Parts: sequence; C-alpha cells; structure tokens
Amino acid sequence: MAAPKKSAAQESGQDKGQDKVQEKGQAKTGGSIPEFTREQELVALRDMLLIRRFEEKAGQLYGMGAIGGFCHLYIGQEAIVVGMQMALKQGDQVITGYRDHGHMLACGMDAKGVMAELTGRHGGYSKGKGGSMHMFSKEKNFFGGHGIVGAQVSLGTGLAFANRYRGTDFVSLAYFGDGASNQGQVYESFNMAELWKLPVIYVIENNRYAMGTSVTRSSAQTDFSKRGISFNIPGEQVDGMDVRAVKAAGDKAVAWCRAGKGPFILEMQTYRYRGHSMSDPAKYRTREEVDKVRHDQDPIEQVRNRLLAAKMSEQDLKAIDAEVREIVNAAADFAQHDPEPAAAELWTDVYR
Ligand SMILES: Cc1ncc(C[n+]2csc(CCOP(=O)(O)OP(=O)(O)O)c2C)c(N)n1
Ligand SMILES: [Mg+2]
Repeated sequence: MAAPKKSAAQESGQDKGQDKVQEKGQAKTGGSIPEFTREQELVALRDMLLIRRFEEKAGQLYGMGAIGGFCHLYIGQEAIVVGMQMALKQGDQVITGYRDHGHMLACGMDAKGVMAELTGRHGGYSKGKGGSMHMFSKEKNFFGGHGIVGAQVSLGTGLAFANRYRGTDFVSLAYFGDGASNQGQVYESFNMAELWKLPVIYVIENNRYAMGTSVTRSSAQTDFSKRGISFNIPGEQVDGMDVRAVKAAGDKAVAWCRAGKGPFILEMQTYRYRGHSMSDPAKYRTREEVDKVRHDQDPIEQVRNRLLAAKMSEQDLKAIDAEVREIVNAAADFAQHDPEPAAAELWTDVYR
C-alpha cells in the first residue's frame, strides 16, 4: 500500500496547525484562570528561575566537556513542573522521562546533587554512576529519570497502585511527552488505571516535537487530552506556559484522584526552546518559531510582568535572580571539584 500523502505542513516539518492550538490563551483550562497571591507569584518565579538558570549552566558545562553522554534541557517548560508541584502535598510521587532536571529541582532535590550527577561525581544523587537520565530521591519522592520513552507511564501507574493498595491518599504524577503518548504501554496503563481507579495524573508535556518530529507528523489525534476517552479517563488541555493555569488544572486533577475517582489526564501545551538534546541542531523548525514563543509566551516573563504591574521593583526582581544564580554557581562549582566515584563503586548498587 502506498504511503498516505502528507500535507504541505507535514512535508515542511513545520507545525503550523499546532501553532494555532497553542496560541496564547487558546488552551481550555476550564474558563478563567485564578490569580495568584503575591506570595505564590514569588514562589513560582523563584522556582522557575532556578530551573532556567540551572539548565543554562548545565548547557554551558556540557559545552565545556564537563558533562558526558546525553543531556536534555527543560528550558521553556518550567511552568509545568512548578505549577504541578504547587498542587501536590508531601508524600505524592513524581516520575518522568529523561528531560528531568526541572522535575527534580521542583521536587526539592538539591541543585548540587543534581549537577554533580551530571558531571559524574561522587556527590551526585546516584554517586555519579547514573548521569542525567538516572537520578532518584526516595526522600523527595522522585522516582526518576527514565531513558526508555514511555516506561515511566507504567511505573507511575504502579506507584498509584501502591498508594491504593496501602490505603493512603497520595497521588502519583507520571510526566511524559507527546511522542511517548503514542507508545503502547501508555494505553495498557490507562486501562488498568481506570479499571482499578488508581490515583495517577498523566501529565502529557506536549512541547510539539518528539526529537525532530512534530506532533502533526506523528500523531493521528493531536488533542492529547482526548487520549483517555476510550477508557473513560477525563482529560483537559492546559496552557502549560502559564503557571497559574497549570496550578489550577493540577488542583482539579489532584482533587479528582484523592477522592478515589481514578486517573486524570492533563495535556500541558508547551514548547522546548532548545534542541531535543545538546547534540540536536534543531533544523526541523525555524528560528522565528522559537523566538515567537519566547517573546509571546515565556512562562517566567509572564510572572515577572505581572509582578512589575503590581508595583514590584525591577531591583527586587533582580535580587531574586541573583540569589538563584548564586545557588546554581555553587552547584556548578561543587560539580566540577567533587571527586569522581572510587573504582570500588563499580561493585555497589548492583542488582543481583
Ligand atoms: C522506547 C524508546 N524508543 C525510542 C527512543 C528514542 N527517543 C528518545 S527521546 C524520543 C522522543 C520522545 O519525545 P517526547 O515524548 O515528545 O518527549 P520530549 O523529548 O519532547 O520531551 C525518542 C524517540 C527511546 N529512548 N526509547
Ligand atoms: Mg515532545
């Protein structure tokens, strides 16, 4: 059978149709977006800035050769993990794929430990033996960090099963991408989660690309909030560039899960500013496309602008950035000077 004809947009690799869906304010977050208090705005700003500066530094260290292997940056998507974290309570679990540094920082993991893992040092979360894609923190309920696309979806469903089995009211969050959404195990997980009413929120981070493939080229159904329809799992599209919209959607989904109603799907409409990984020249999209999102929808600028409009001074905002930069610089310094793991570590933490 001949391959189906592609549209002009698909041929060019440009994601025109999706552009429209994700234009500012287009996502359906269930009506108006509740305002944040000043305190919430400040928490969101600081936490998003920490991720942004951390990722910029990781990119620099990678360029200097201090980080080996793969490194997938989260720049542009910060509002998702920060907004969702604001909707959680202590004891809820988080699991994600390989674009994971932001999730760890949002969970409260230490920037030094994360950065030192990237540089393969003993003080890293996996003693320098895991790297960017393999970090965990039992204390902060962060379950990785998974390089196999989609694997975290079934594991996250398992975490929800454990919550149910133990009779707790904790909720698990399984983050995955638009590309991962087309994986078979996602739907096996959806079925079991709804069948057993498991408290899991499937957070689909639709950043419009899976490596170099745009969603319109790879997905028959590009409204990812509908992916649970045949399992009766409710879903919502959310403006993932607005931290307030993310928090509001998160609150709703968390309440649904905690009430024992089963899983919930949140499609976060977002964008990654950098290539898929550090080695991706991102030739499948135009510079203008990236610049437009940065200019019109940047999640950090949105909060900064609201704070400025609420009479917060430019100076006070700069002080927050300076405080964050200090944390990140200290983490980078530690990550470059901490020793590498001893050779004997090769024989520890091995599953037998
Ligand atoms: C099972 C499996 N298939 C393929 C890959 C190669 N791979 C790594 S990332 C990726 C794209 C995933 O894209 P998406 O889910 O949209 O996440 P994003 O990178 O955009 O955050 C692919 C195909 C893999 N790691 N695992
Ligand atoms: Mg993607």
